[in-house]
Amino acid sequence: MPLGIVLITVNCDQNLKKWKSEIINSYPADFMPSRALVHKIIDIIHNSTDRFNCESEETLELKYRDKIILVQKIIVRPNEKEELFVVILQPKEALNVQKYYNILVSIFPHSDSQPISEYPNQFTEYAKQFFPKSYRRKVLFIGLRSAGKTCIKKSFFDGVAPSKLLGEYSPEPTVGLAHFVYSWLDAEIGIIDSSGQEFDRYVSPANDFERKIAFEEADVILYIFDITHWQEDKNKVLKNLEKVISTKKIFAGKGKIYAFCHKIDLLKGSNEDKSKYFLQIKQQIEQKYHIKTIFTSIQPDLIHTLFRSMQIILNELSIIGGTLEAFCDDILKDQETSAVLLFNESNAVISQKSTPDLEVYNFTNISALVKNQRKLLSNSPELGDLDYSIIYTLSGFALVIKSIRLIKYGVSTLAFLSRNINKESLSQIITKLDQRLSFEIQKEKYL
Ligand SMILES: Nc1nc2c(ncn2[C@@H]2O[C@H](COP(=O)(O)OP(=O)(O)OP(=O)(O)O)[C@@H](O)[C@H]2O)c(=O)[nH]1
Ligand SMILES: [Mg+2]
Repeated sequence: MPLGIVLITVNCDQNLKKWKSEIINSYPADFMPSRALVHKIIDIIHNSTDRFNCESEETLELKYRDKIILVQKIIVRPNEKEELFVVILQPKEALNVQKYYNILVSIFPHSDSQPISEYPNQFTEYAKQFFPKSYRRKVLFIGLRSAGKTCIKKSFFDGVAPSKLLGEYSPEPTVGLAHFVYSWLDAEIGIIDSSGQEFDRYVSPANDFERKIAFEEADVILYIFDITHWQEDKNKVLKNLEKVISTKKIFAGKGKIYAFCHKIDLLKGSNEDKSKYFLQIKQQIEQKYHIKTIFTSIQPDLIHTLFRSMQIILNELSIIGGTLEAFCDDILKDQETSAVLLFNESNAVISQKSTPDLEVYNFTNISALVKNQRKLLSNSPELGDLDYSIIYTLSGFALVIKSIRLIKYGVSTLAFLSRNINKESLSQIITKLDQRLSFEIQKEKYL
């Protein structure tokens, strides 16, 4: 990552034939290169005679003391005013210079780039592209009142049991914008849970300040409505979605919107009728707006719908999320009626996959088993930590719970569930797991 980035304007004093510089913006905001370094840059670019009349826009790589400096020159008025977009790198970035150069070229592709100083936000936008956004992500929960936004947040991120969120335990309506931060694998997820009563304020240009706080740079926007909203006034649900889409366009260009049709447990009728109804909703949203529609509920028999969708959405936000999904696929390869779940330190499921022939609706009991085993063992230090345990059930399931300390991945336990598996195959699976894990642990050491 660069040490910092600065925008320098350079004006030519026509009488003295001398270039005068001023730093007008920097990123991070507190980054300030030494005057000596700035002078050196201007000196190299302008004060050597052969360069003085150079009118072309160009990208230069300079070395000054131990710094590597990339400079993009933008000519505002030939021989009068220029802007220099300067990326300052530490020597250890020497191998990455090409990567930064490519970012510069992607930002300033033409020889007639626009001056940046006239658009203050533009500089920050450009500068941020040189820093791994890594690991900070923003998720906005937005939608009409009582849609279930806070319950979704609490059940998934805080592990609150559905029984503590439904009926008499319902949360109070949210007021304003509630901010939270959670870890998800290598990503830090900032969440904004917005108040449904104030929905209009967050999508109305008249409230630019709040609109901006809610939407700005959101990576994911979960537009949540409940099935009764749809039944009572689907046009309103769609109109509101349109408002969310247009606000997102202004403040979160790269953000991705998902529509959550929540409380599907409230839909009555046969499974066939329900499927048809869901398909209609999906088509109306996905065909017109190209927004993925997900059907969720926190009702215990259906909560897996919410968990799996959230895992997939969040794993897309994390660099290693994809690796973990691949890790689970690899474990399930060649297996039948099996599932694998990965848990983090606080026993939240961060990835779960099953073979197509196994429909496991409710993983919450498996989570509870994992949690209990870990708790019991932590209360019994004489037994030591869990390596693995196997539980056989009368209905023919084998459940392996295994401690795995993939710190980089934030994974601490793996559960493998399989039906009608013989002991030999199970011990093969455990060996495969051990091999796979020691490989991942080795990788961790070197990354
Ligand atoms: N039947 C059913 N009720 C749910 C579900 N999820 C949430 N609820 C209930 O819906 C009501 C509203 O839930 P909240 O999470 O407070 O809704 P919200 O969207 O945060 O509401 P505001 O904060 O007012 O915007 C509560 O009574 C919850 O118990 C669900 O999946 N099924
Ligand atoms: Mg709420």
